[in-house]
Formats: sequence, C-alpha cells, structure tokens
Amino acid sequence: MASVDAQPYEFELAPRTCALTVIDMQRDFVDPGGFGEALGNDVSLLRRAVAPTRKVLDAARARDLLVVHTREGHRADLSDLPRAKKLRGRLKTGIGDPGPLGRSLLRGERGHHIIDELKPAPGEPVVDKPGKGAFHATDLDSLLRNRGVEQLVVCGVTTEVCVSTTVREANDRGYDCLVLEDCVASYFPEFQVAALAMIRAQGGIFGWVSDLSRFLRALAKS
Ligand code: TIU
Repeated sequence: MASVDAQPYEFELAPRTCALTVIDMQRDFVDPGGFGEALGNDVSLLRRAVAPTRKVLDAARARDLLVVHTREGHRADLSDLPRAKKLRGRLKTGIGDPGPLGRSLLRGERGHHIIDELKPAPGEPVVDKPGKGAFHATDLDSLLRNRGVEQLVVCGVTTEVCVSTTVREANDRGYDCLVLEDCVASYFPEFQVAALAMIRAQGGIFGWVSDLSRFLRALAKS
C-alpha cells in the first residue's frame, strides 16, 4: 500500500488489486486520417498523453500490474453498430466508410490498431468494445473480477467521452478509479478540465485525479 497524492484526497494504492487500463489509444483517434479527424477534430491534441502513458505502462509492467487495453470499434459487417451511432454526426466518412486508415472504426482495419508507442505486450488483454464505456457489451468486468482487481488506474482518450464513460461504469460496479490527468487527453481543452473536475468533485463522486509523477512516486514506495 502507498498513498498517491491525489484529489479530492489521497488514493490508497494497492498494487496487488490494481489494474492499469489504457483506453482507446488507437490510430483512429490519435492519428490523422482516422475517425477522430472525420469528426472534425484536431487529433494532435491527443498526442500529449502518449509519452506519459508510456511511462505508466513501463512502471506497471515492471511491477506486474494487470494491464488492460481497450479499443472502440465494430465488426466488419456492422452488425454491432447501432443505427443511431452510424447516422449521428451526418459525417462524410462515418463508421465503416473507407478512409486513409482503412474502414473507419472497424476491427482489423489499420485505424483500429493501438499506436506503436503503446502497443500491448504479449499476454496483456485487449478488450474490443462497441460503445464508449469499456464495460458495455464486453467481458472486462469478469476479466477484472477473476483477477481480484478492485482499483483501476486510468489513462487514454478521450477524457470526456470514453475515459469518463468507463470511469462512471466502473464506479457503479464498485471499482475505485484513479485518473492520471497528464495521461488522458481531449480534443477540447475546456472539456479536459471539466471532465476531470466532475470526477473528483463532491468528495470524489466518480473517483480520484492525480498525475504521472505522483503515481510513479507512490508506486515506487508501495
Ligand atoms: N469523439 C471522442 O471524443 N471520442 C470517441 O469517439 N471515442 C473515445 O473517446 N474513445
């Protein structure tokens, strides 16, 4: 056990029951030509979370923490793509349409792959999810419970969409979440600030917020 300096108050890190979750660090969100850009976003804003997340990954691997990666995406036949999600946005290149990174947000396409810098190591589970939250229509909950996980350290993108949805889902399932603010990123700087504020408000209504250096310091002491 070690205390992570966090908000709204210290987070008691228990490495044996803690997993690192890296949310949707896919080319489709982080690289030009993918789904994120098709939505009208400046994807370079997400790059700032890559190097800090790499450091968390290295530290978690060195301490044998369970590392779980997630990817948002759909089956090639689009059978798991709700009509509402397909139509929303009136996009020129929507989910399943061909683009520079292959068919957008589809499993197996180039854009669906996790970026090289954060590539899953052999044996690390990769959870493919059709929604924003990593628990919806996936086996993530059983995978965590079967390993006795009670705490999640959360990195990835985007802070107010898939990270926040996952943290909220995790909170309702009884997990304690610690979000590292420099390891999550948004296309909208103001949403980054607001999403993190919502997590730690009201005594940590959804969880805790800290950062890379504070987390590494505590992990080294634990
Ligand atoms: N658009 C946006 O901010 N995010 C997503 O569509 N997915 C994730 O956050 N992964």
